[in-house]
Amino acid sequence: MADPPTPAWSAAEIAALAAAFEAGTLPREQWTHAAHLAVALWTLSRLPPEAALTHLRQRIRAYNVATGTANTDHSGYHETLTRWFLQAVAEHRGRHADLPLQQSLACLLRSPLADPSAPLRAYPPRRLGSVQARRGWVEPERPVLYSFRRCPYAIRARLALAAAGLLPGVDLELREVSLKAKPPELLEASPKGTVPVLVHGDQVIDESLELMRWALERHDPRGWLGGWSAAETAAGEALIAENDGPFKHHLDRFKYASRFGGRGGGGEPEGHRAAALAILRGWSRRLEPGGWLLGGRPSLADPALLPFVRQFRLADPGGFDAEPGLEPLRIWLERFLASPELAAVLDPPWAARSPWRSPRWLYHLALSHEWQAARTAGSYRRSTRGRSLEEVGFIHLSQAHQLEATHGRYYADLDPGAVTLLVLDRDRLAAAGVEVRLEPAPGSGELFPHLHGPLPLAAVLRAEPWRPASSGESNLPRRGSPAEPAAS
Ligand SMILES: N[C@@H](CCC(=O)N[C@@H](CS)C(=O)NCC(=O)O)C(=O)O
Repeated sequence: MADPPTPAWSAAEIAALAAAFEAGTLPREQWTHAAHLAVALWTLSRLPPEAALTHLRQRIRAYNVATGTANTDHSGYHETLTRWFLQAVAEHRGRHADLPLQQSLACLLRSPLADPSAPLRAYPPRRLGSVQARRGWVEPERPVLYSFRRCPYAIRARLALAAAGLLPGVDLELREVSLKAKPPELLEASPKGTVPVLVHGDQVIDESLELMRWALERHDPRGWLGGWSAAETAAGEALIAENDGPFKHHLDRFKYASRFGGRGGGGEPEGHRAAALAILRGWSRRLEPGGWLLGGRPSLADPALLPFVRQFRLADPGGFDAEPGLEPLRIWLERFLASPELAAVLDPPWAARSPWRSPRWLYHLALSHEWQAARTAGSYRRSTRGRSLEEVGFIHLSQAHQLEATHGRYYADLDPGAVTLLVLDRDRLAAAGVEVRLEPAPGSGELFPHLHGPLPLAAVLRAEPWRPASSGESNLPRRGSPAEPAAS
């Protein structure tokens, strides 16, 4: 466990600062962001969070008046900022409950919260700058990350987001997608339809490198972006360009040879493998034993390239491992493959095992053998478990938020493999002329979608074995702060 940083303020100085603030005598120029954090922590050491908020709301307003700042719709007290910071500081305090106040503050001042713009991780600027947010509490709007577990572009983005201390379920919402059935929300945000995509209010980032920079500009504790000379930065960018351009080109034509015409079809996978290896040898020559692409520590280029080299190896691990002239690169890759950073972004909460369920789609739980039979017959006519369309008059469907409960009521006793989840596109159902009506379920009064006619197979976007809702959404780790000692 690392030692807590040396306190900048003693306990007595923190108390004196808080007292001057409370009395309205603290000079305005000393009412810095660090002083705000100190007063918040001090107040939370004396009052529970709700009472601390009430107290600080009143005191900040009074302090503003005492020091010549009017509390209006455009200046002075800001409810959302105050409450957001207070919540975050309370969370910090909870994680450092064992530390004395001055050391807890020293940790806080080295955490992402020391940046006054930290709330912009949670709010688009326009929302935070609104009169509504100044007057009252506005919920944070978490960025949404559309991702695909195995995609190397998405892996590099998740590595940077994780390095920046952002957490799915806390700082952002992760939506795992199926590349064969992309959710309409993703395509609306970014019609080119690639992952990763981050949507934050009006802002859409649909290039993985931009996304890495977006994350690291917020917080870059490992110095992937910062602290490099212009020449080093240019060398890193050249490596990334070589990866995203020629290396990826050859990688795809080697790994997915059949998609590109294959052997004898003009695809020549061996030629592409050799061309990719020539690039890899160039990278390998740059690497000192135990080093990184730009020298003694990792830069943006390392996490940007590593997922692609991993993918190259996965296409032919034996061949890669036996290839001469790649020893430094192999050591570099192996360290990455064994790293907790990679393991973290390949598992929940960073990578869900089943795709996100869009509220824009409809769902039906089918018995797997009945679905198989329907595929052969060309038409699906089961209403629910044990009952046919003819008996009931419609096919029971669920909306995304109803699915778990439907499964729990009717299918929970079956092995997951015995149940198939059908994902249905409303537009395709409409195009096939089958009507969906929202109708009350007997007994509950809750409205469920009912399909009045046989299910057209063309409206089924995906059929997958039933899995409970993406694991990893619950039991989330608390917000971590990589700049802080591992004291929690
Ligand atoms: N230039 C994009 C490329 C992203 C990309 O091509 N991602 C792949 C998955 S690894 C994708 O979404 N392909 C679309 C598809 O397969 O339909 C970036 O850097 O984000």
